[in-house]
Amino acid sequence: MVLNDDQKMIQKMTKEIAQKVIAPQAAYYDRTEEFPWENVKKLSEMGFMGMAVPEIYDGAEMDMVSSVAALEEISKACASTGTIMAVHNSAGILPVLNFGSEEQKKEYLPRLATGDAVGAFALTEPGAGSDAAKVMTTAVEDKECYVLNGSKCFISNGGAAEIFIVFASKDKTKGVKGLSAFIVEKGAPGFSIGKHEEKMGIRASSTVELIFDNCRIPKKNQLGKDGEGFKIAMVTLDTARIGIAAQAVGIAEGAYQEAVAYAKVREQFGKPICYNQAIGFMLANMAISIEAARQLTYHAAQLKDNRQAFGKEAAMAKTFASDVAVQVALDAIQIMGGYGYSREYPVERMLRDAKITQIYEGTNQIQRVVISRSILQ
Ligand code: COS
Repeated sequence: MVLNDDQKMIQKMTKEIAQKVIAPQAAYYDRTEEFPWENVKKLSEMGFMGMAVPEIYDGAEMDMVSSVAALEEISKACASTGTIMAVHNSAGILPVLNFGSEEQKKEYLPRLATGDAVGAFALTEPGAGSDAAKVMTTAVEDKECYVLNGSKCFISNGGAAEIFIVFASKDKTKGVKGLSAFIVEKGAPGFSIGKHEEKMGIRASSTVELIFDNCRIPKKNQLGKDGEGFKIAMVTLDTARIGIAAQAVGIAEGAYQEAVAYAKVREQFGKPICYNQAIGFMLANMAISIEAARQLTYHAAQLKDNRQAFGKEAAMAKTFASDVAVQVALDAIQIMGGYGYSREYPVERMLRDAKITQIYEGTNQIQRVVISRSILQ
């Protein structure tokens, strides 16, 4: 796909910042699991905490293709920062942007878009993962409030977020149609952060449990209509999956570049190892699969920009790109041998970071459910 001049400019600007400022700190953040606030500040300055948000709400009002280009470059440098950016911009912001009232948009979008507040999306529960409709958290009306009870797990950005989109059931007898969405602010009475997950990869992005113990939120914080929660979640995830595909392409590209650079200078048997066909062909296969993943990802983004149906293509891009990211990172380690396996080089981190892209925003098995249903409908 050929980018237009604006998209190219965003890509170039992001690449510069990502390589100069973000990449050098990626190993540190991975090791310490510290939330990279400095990177979030940088993203905010560049408008990357409000990519899809219209300028009237202080956002950058970028198209999806530009967002994908930015996410790819940031994730190439540091996938933890890529996760924070992807989750905030899609799952954290889009429910308000697409389903919020004007009052809610005015109240929350400027805070989110300027990076003043990080956003999170609380759907998953211990018993509701792939089967997202099995949410047990309840919302009961009490005078001017809703009272939420239940817990959420594996919530990306959760430990750093100020604004949470929370899905809860108002009427369990209605199943999926009983789910509604709510905006919950950090500090709401009865709302607390539980366990912080220690993860294999994307270690600097915060992943936590949320606890709602008679949590009271104003009634005006319901997002959308009664029973619209599941639709809000699904529509949001459709777009979010393009972001994860972009993240996966970025990780794959990062690992590939490391492998190429290494193979050109590492000499064995009197010549650089890249001139062995075994290595050259591995590099060629990596390049082919990355390009294919990139094309699928940009195609899904372009469909969205053109206001055409894109759910199936987003699921395809996410599935393919995440598998590519894992395989390319594995191959990069293989090419780099002992050095690839060592923490001195970034490719082992990239493999750990890549793995989550096959799991979150819907496992690749669930993506195949989405794709096959779309084919067969
Ligand atoms: N856009 C709009 N509406 C959608 C939709 C979408 N992408 N997907 C489903 N819906 C609607 C359906 O149209 C249906 O509404 P109607 O009955 O009015 O037609 C309703 O939602 C229920 O849909 P469905 O029967 O398909 O729901 P299922 O319980 O079978 O679940 C899957 C569907 C598996 C696709 C869903 O549970 C899913 O995506 N799971 C993965 C969740 C996930 O990605 N979690 C990641 C963690 S959150 S970061």
